[in-house]
Amino acid sequence: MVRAFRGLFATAILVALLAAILAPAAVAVSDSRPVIVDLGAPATAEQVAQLRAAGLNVGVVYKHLPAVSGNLPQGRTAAVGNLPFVKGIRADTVRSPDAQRESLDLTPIPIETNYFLDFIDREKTGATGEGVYVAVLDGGLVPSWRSYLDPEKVRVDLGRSFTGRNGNPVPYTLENDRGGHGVAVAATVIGYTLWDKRETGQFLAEPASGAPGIYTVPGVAPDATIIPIKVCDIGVYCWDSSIYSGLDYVMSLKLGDAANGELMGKPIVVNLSLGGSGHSEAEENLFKAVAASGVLVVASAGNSGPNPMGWPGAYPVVISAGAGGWRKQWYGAEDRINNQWWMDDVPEDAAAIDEWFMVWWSAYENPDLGQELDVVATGRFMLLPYLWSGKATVPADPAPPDGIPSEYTFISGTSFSAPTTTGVVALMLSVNPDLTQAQAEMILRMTAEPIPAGSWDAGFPIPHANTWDASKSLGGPGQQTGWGLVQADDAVTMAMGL
Ligand SMILES: [Ca+2]
Ligand SMILES: [Ca+2]
Repeated sequence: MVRAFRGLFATAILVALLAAILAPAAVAVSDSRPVIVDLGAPATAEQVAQLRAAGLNVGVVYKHLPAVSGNLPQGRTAAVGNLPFVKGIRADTVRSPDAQRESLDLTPIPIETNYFLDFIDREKTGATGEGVYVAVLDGGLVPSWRSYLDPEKVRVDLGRSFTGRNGNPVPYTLENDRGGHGVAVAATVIGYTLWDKRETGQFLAEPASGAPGIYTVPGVAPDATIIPIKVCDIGVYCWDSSIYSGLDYVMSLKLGDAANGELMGKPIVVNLSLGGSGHSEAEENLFKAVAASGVLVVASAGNSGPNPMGWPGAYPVVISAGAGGWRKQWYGAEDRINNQWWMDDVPEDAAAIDEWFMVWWSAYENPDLGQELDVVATGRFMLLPYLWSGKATVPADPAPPDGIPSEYTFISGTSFSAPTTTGVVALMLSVNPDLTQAQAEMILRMTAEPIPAGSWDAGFPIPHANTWDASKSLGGPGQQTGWGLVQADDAVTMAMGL
């Protein structure tokens, strides 16, 4: 089978920028550990040949430094270590940047809700996702992730990194992501800490919350537990083989044959905010095997609209999520023309077609390809931590007083519709841990609010100007809208009664 190349479904610009500056990661070898082999002098060609003959998979041969790097397979330590010119072997460890955030010595102020939760009626259910594990197969965690995510809700000890071609595990890289996509996805599920500054919202030079300070922003399933699993190199290159390694590992957790048997039989849902054009019946069978093991899988529909969905989201067995938004959040009162619109409570009138908009780039189901779109969830202008090389966005103008650019952005993509839906599945599993993939999908569909024909198909709604590059051309319900907008409260109620 031709190996397909998959990317993450965040906004295209960020991904394209990353892709332009980053090269694919080097090949690694399984059952080996990354090492530095110290020598008395820079290695000669003859010595490199001897190291290889002794079993070292030689990585970098330093020109001027008396050392080489490489991967050392199990059982080859003595053969390499005993070479006369080798001084020693040590682990190739990971160092972190020495940045230090100053504590403002404030107790975080809870923000009760926001529009991305209000939109799916998260506030109308008491379920919290407690006891449910959400495996985020993504780019891993940035080194400073503990500033944003609650460490008690993220099980790095159960996390794994499977990046590198052919799914070979590359240890030690789980918490060294430079993309930030995985942190934003996890933040969508469990919430995050907002270190608000005056330019955080980016639209205007004012704090996103109204006043500088530290806030907690709720997630869809605040008491769920994240298992971070890195399957994307540098947050961009997500090889099939790495994704399969991640899925296989999660199945091991569920089935109890992983090194840690703690999660055997526990409810686990996988979030895949990624996809690509490659697909096959053989691959579909892999996802059927995942579902059959009792592990649930949610994936993003893709940002390729009006073109077809990405895979694996489009496989019928997978629960797929497209991106929509809440138009009423933005229009109307003058006093909403600020950075705090995302926290406003908006009167709901579910009967009005002007409530909704679909985003034109949310991918379309193509039945001729066997595609299936299940539901739509929030995926437009979500305020999330989105760190890029440790910082999310370019500095505002004027530059922030501390010189540190914002770490948050109003970001869009089916990448965030998927974890919104995954969060709802976690809520459902917390009240009914035995739900199967098929049951969860059925519940989400049956409780979704259909998005009516004549709703908006928005290009780029600009919240402050109330300007809509939009038309009421949406044909739905159908190819772009699936069964409609996820409704957290109704989904939980139905899950409880099943
Ligand atoms: Ca609501
Ligand atoms: Ca499906």
